Parts: sequence; structure tokens; C-alpha cells
Amino acid sequence: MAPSSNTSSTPADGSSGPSKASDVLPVLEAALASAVQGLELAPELDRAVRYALLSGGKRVRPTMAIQSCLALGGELDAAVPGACAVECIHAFSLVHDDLPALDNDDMRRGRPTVHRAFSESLAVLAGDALQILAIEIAGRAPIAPGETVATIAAATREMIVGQVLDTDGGFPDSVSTPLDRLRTIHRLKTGALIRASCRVGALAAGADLTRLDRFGDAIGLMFQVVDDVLDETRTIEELGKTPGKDREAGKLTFPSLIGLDESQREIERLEQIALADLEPLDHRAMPLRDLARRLARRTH
Ligand code: GRG
Repeated sequence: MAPSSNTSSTPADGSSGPSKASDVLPVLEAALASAVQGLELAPELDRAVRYALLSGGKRVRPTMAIQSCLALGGELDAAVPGACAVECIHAFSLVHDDLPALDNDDMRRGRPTVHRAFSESLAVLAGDALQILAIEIAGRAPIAPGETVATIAAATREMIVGQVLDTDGGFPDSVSTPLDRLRTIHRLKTGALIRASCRVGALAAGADLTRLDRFGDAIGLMFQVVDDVLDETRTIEELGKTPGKDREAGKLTFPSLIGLDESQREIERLEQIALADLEPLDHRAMPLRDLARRLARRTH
């Protein structure tokens, strides 16, 4: 595939044709595979890292990074390192989140979680390796490597804070209602890395770091509201992971707080905010619009 010409120059209706967000996936998969090539990891760690990173996730965040770059007039090659780095952080967060000490999940992406397939110690270390690999890769970004590293590091910190607020609490006094608390958790735990994906793309395009912040913020929150709804309405086969765990653990979720219908309206409201932020952009933003629409309607 010739990714940059196909994805950046042909207008489309946003749901089919050559300007789909997913057009960049083959390039991305190849770049991720090459990122873990020749790292001289111990063999079992190498297998665990590959299992975690090269195992069929949706690649939402790196696709968003690349399409943000293209939407702002940048080149695909410039965005690939930052995109891969974001996916490494995402993979690390899933591996650690699935551990018995955190969410204690046996299934992820329709197969055993890393600690189930290998061991707890290897899962901890594979997550550690992925986290630092992300920083190494981000530092190789051809445009603004320092800012790319700083952006990804800050988002990772926010994600971890979101996780702690979710499990242990500790909200500032200003965040007092259950809905405010839930939005705060989601904006940090899930939203920070999605917003950072847009920022990494903007940096690779040489654009203002915050140009897509409204888009990224809305999509980040929307992604998690959709996740909460899917968790209530889908089966383990459809999701590839155990549904309903948050409800069982008594955690705050959008459906438990405002109901499924109102959660659906929240998804539509956030989608509109995100799409409105892209309105000033030209046809090169079509794949990013496509991605936003697909994420609002995703089924797994
Ligand atoms: C640092 C341990 C640690 C945790 C940070 C992000 C996070 C907190 C934990 C990961 C688990 C989780 C429920 C995150 C919420 C975001 C989310 C819905 C992740 C799943 O993302 P998808 O659907 O996954 O993009 P795939 O499998 O497609 O890559």
C-alpha cells in the first residue's frame, strides 16, 4: 500500500473508499513489528512483549495519531514513531491492568491475558519493557522528538493517576459529585492517552500541539462512555474480555449513573463536539472524521 498518498489526498464519504482511517493499519502493524525486532530481550520477555503488542488490538490510538498528523497537513512517516510509542504505552497499561493486583482479568482480545499465558512476573516486566520502549521510540520521531516524549510521558502519568482515583479515590474537594468523579477518572485513565495521540500527530505535522485538544478530549471521554455501554450490553465473545466487571466491583460507570439511554445521548453529544472541532479542516481530515464516527458506533 502507498499509505501517504491514499490516506491524505482522496476525498471520501467517511465510511468507505480509499480515505478510511484504517488505511494506515498495514504500515502501522509493520512499524510495530519492526519496533520490537532485535531488542535483545531475554527470549521469554521477548515472547511476552510480542504477545502483548502484536496481538490484534484495534489500534485506535496510533491510528488517531497518524490521522491527526495527516489531517493537519503532515506526512505519514513523521507520525509513525509517535504513533507506535502511544500503542506501546497502551499495551503496557492493559498488561498491568489485567494483573491480579489490579483488575485480575483472565481474558483480553479473546485469549489469555499476559500473566495467564506467561507468568505474573513476566507480565510485570513485559509492561515495564513496553513503557520504556515507548520512550525510546518517541525519541526517534523526526519532528519534535523531545515534545513527543514529554507529551507521551505526561499522558502516561495522567493515566496512572486516573487508575488510582478509580481504585483508591483521593479526589480533590472540587470534584465532589459522582458524575464529576466519573468524568475525571475517564478523562485521565482513558482520555489522556487518546488526547496525547492527537497531540503527537499535531507535533508530527509541525502544528500547534493543542490544535486537536477539543477533538481529543471529546473522543477520549466518548471512547470510555461507549466502553461502559458495551460492558453492560455485550457478551464475552463479542468483547474478547469479561463484561460487567466494573458493575460487579461496584465501580462508577455511565450506565449505572445516568442509565443506558442517557449514556447513548452523551455519546452522540461528544461525537458532535469532536466533529465540530474538525470542521475548519479540509478533505485530509476525512479519515479522522471517519474514525470519530466509527468509535461512536463500535461494537467491541
Ligand atoms: C497503568 C496499570 C495502569 C493502568 C492505567 C488505561 C488503564 C489505566 C488501564 C487499562 C484498562 C482499561 C479498562 C482502560 C480503559 C481504556 C480502555 C477501554 C482500554 C481498552 O482499549 P481498546 O478497546 O483495546 O482500544 P484494544 O484491545 O482494541 O487495544
